[in-house]
Amino acid sequence: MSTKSEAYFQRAQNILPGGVNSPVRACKSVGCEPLFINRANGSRMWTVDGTELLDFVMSWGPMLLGHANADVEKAAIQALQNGASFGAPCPAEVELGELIREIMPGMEMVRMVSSGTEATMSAVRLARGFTGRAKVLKFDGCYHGHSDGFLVSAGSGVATLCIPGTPGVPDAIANLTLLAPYNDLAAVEAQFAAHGADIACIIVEPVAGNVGLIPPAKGFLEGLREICNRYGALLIFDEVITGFRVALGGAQQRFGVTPDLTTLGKIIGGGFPVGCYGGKRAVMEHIAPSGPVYQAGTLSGNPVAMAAGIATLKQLARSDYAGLEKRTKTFAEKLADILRAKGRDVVLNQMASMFTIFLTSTPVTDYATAKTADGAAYGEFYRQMRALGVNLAPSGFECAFTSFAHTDADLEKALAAAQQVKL
Ligand code: KE4
Repeated sequence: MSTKSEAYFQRAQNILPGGVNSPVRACKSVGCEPLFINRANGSRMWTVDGTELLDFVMSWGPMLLGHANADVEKAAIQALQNGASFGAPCPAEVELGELIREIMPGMEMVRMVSSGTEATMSAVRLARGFTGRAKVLKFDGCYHGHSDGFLVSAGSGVATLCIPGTPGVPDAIANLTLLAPYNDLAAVEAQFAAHGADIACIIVEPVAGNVGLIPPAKGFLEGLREICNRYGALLIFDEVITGFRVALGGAQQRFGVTPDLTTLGKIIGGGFPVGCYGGKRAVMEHIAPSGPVYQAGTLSGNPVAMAAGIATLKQLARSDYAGLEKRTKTFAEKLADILRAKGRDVVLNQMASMFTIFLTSTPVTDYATAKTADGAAYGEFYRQMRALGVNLAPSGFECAFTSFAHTDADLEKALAAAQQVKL
């Protein structure tokens, strides 16, 4: 007798490629089927079969306040009652833009879009339009969404599914993307020495989150800032994961390095489809209609998503980041120790309310070292934890996220489950 979730997955595979609308959700790399969810609240989700899950995926980052946060829901519902989308400017998009600038002063001007991919794609187009240059430098394993040029040596679902190369991306476009290993300033210098005059920008996850969590090495971000200054390239921080997560003001606040452009997503919409790019006024004014670089979107800045974003950021501005970081660190260290006690090599990378358990003895500082982790063992860990009611990321190349809704009892429950795992 199949479960309702299994039946939904069978049905879904007839209409949705792989039965999902985003590949990492398919759980392919961890050897099981996805669970279909019909309700979430706080730190919990419930499947269509009524199974309760303690969630550490949190929609891949957006739900820092927890699922179905009352203030965010109230704001969105109130906005919805006045209409979902006007296709005309509304006060909320100005208010959210000003709130973002207050939190991240380096974003002197912003443009709202509807996903992280739209934000990064637009920011790179702007960098190319502003500099008149074509090449972009990204880092092996970093993921900036699914725009053509970003799929070269990308992390997240591309790494998870071991997709070789970039099917569907013409060589002429893929060849405009230059690569360097994460944390390797010498490799970046070499790329600039060879191509500096043609490089429009560096786009970087200031804390890598798509090959699992990899913190920037000391001086790495400062080095990128200096190289971009020296060559007249723009520095883009892709803070889709780290924005409002590693600090309220993101990685640029935590590490004190200000990029020329920042891209945001996930948390900014409180679960609604919102992305944003922004930065120096002199650069942003090149965006249409104030400048010639075109970018547009039917639902950009829609009142419901803006209301959810405003409610989210206002609540985060009153939240105890230090307390959540301390609790997450203690929890992640205990989890790592439980796995070590089972005879597993574990490298734990943790920052703020995000962490990754790498089942390896090699310190993980870039994509190559992340790939030394034992994916099969992680899959076994994932499956057993899910059977015990704890929902971890269904990929060793993703991060686990806590939230302000995770209680100490939740964290203890997850540790108790891990104690029962047989690896
Ligand atoms: P979206 O287009 O998925 O909203 O954002 C793309 C993106 C851009 N930049 C960074 C640093 C990101 O992490 C992402 C998306 N992250 C993945 C998971 N790590 C989204 C999950 C999915 O693809 O379903």
